[in-house]
Amino acid sequence: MAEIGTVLSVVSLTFQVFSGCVQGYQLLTDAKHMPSDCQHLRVRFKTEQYRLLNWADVVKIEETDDHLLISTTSRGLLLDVLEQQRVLLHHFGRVDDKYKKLSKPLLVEYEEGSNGVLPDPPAYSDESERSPTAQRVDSGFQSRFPQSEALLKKSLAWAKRSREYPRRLKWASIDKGKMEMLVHKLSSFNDFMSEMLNNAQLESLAIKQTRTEFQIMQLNSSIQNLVQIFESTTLTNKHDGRRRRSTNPVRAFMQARGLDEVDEEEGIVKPRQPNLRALAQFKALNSAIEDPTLFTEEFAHSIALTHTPSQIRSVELDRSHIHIQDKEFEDAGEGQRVEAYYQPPRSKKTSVWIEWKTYEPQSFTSSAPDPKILERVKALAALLKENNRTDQFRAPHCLGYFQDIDAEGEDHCRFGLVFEKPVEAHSTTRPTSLHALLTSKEIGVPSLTDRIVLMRLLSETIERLHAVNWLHKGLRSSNILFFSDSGAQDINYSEPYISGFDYSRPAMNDDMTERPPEDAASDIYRHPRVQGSGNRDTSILNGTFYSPSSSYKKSYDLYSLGVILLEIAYWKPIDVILNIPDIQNARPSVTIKVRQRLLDEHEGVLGYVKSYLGTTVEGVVRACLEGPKAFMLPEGSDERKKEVGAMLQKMFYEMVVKELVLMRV
Ligand SMILES: *[C@@H]1O[C@H](CO)[C@@H](O)[C@H](O)[C@H]1NC(C)=O
Ligand SMILES: *[C@@H]1O[C@H](CO)[C@@H](O)[C@H](O)[C@H]1NC(C)=O
Ligand SMILES: *[C@@H]1O[C@H](CO)[C@@H](O)[C@H](O)[C@H]1NC(C)=O
Ligand SMILES: CC(=O)N[C@H]1CO[C@H](CO)[C@@H](O)[C@@H]1O
Repeated sequence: MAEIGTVLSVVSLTFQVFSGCVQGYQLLTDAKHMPSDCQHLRVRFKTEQYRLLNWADVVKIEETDDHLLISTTSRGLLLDVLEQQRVLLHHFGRVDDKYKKLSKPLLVEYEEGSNGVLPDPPAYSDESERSPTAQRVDSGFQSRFPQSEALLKKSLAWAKRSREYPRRLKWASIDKGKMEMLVHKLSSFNDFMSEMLNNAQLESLAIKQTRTEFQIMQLNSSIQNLVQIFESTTLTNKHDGRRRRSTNPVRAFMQARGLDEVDEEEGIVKPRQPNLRALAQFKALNSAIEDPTLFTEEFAHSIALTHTPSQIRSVELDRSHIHIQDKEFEDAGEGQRVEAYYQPPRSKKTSVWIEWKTYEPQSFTSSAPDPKILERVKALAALLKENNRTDQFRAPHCLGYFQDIDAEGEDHCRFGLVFEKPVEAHSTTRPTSLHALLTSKEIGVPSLTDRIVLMRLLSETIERLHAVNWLHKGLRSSNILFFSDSGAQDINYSEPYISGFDYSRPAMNDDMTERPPEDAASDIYRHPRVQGSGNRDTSILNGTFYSPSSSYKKSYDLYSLGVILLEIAYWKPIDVILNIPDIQNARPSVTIKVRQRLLDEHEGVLGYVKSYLGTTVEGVVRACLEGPKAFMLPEGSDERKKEVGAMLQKMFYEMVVKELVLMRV
């Protein structure tokens, strides 16, 4: 005990109580034998723990209070709210309000088997069965949350040394109502603590929370986990502002939310963490669209989709309802957007534009597309159609697709994806691409401020897309769009849209003699590993397909982003930066060398960025172009592994997004 005494004397009381809270959460989320139908509560406990940790990181809670960013006058209050939270966590399910042991505790100490063998709960077998007692899920839960936070480790280590606590707990019985009430109380304590922050601190807390949510997304891609996360954000909350306020500010705050005493009032539904909710919903949808067997009514209901799976999958539009206006571009290839209007019978006209996706006919005798291609186009259209719920991905709203067989019956062997113009834009306003702006003679180079804002917005959008495992696969400046009713002079660079989403097309059989058209103008934006394929699935080995997402990696999107950032820095398209004449007809041997040339010191491309835009922008562009190595991943890491995916997500934020967010020009 003497040793503990000396430890206590140097560690601040704030840190001691805080560690007790962190440990309380840990014991609760680690507790064995949690029934599978309560997993969403456990997810919620875990996210509240991370809210507390992120909060503590912002105010710099450390072993001593030397750097604590809470005013001296508020420290007593802080200690009070932390202590209340700690007591709540440590007493829950074991003792009553009067600190007496419960005769029927919810939680009891978990004894490990005498010979070191854990008396394991019944194995988690049948997913369809939902009996609270039969199924108890324990394994792999902690690994679904970010583990590396130094503060988490430090406080757990400290709490372990300093107090007599049970090493592990297990659930002896379950009372969902009590557990939900605990979640509300904990989350209200955390809300209260956020209210102690100033604006700048609140902003940095929000940023930390977003990144924690992205990490949680990376570490949990199974549909079941995503549904749990989604459910965890939909607990009912009790509200009652009429009660007499207590003089203790923490208690008054809790009372205002009706959390001081348990009462019988009906709760009202108030989703928490709208961001995490939207991410989990979209990622689950993304996985389900790819796998029709998972996409059931029950699933759609579990993540509160407003449309049924069959509505979501019905994305085919009738060709005769599409009226193309740009006749001269009607036969233009991919990458050329055409203006049109969409008008089903007895409806009004919608002004739209079309993006083409060509395909090679299945055989010489049939012009029909390969069924695999059709599936992928449908999945892409469904995702782009559903994405209008939130503007989180800056993607235009897709109405659906059609197969381009004209009135004379001629099959153009292509799909048209139909996009609606943003509500702010006038119906006659055409999209203007970034590529068009880069080559425009009318406009000068936009201000450095505008260019940095644009770089930041594009990087943040890719970060978000990757958080839900949505790979763009066709990033280039001709796919970044702006809508300005008064022409190119008045572009608002804070409102870019990202279009041109692509999908991996199945590789064609070897006996197909028709070669995909060489497309140097697109290849110049692609990582050398995926050039020449026109996004064809290159993972074909001895006639066996791998899953569609297996060949295209997130780091290839990041490479393409790096090329676009470079273009924005120079305000010139990449072929002009590299002095490549006539890019349309450039040979593959030219585009394959682009990455190497961009990173080559003697070419001086990045050197120019450093001289004119500074080391931060240069570092950002370099990281994107270099790829995995720059993001601390060994070359050739499997980006589908969850730890690798989480690391890439984190490092991309640290080295690219964060740097651009912090820039002030
Ligand atoms: C999304 O699109 C559908 C169909 O066009 C429309 O009914 C719905 O209001 C849109 N939702 C949002 C949030 O824009
Ligand atoms: C540009 O767009 C941003 C974001 O929508 C908006 O806040 C800003 O006011 C716009 N600027 C102008 C000049 O319209
Ligand atoms: C195809 O299979 C043969 C024999 O099983 C093997 O030797 C060869 O390496 C395989 N090719 C590829 C590209 O995997
Ligand atoms: C991407 C990933 O690894 N997801 C995992 C999420 O958690 C479940 C179960 O805990 C795993 O089976 C998944 O592999």
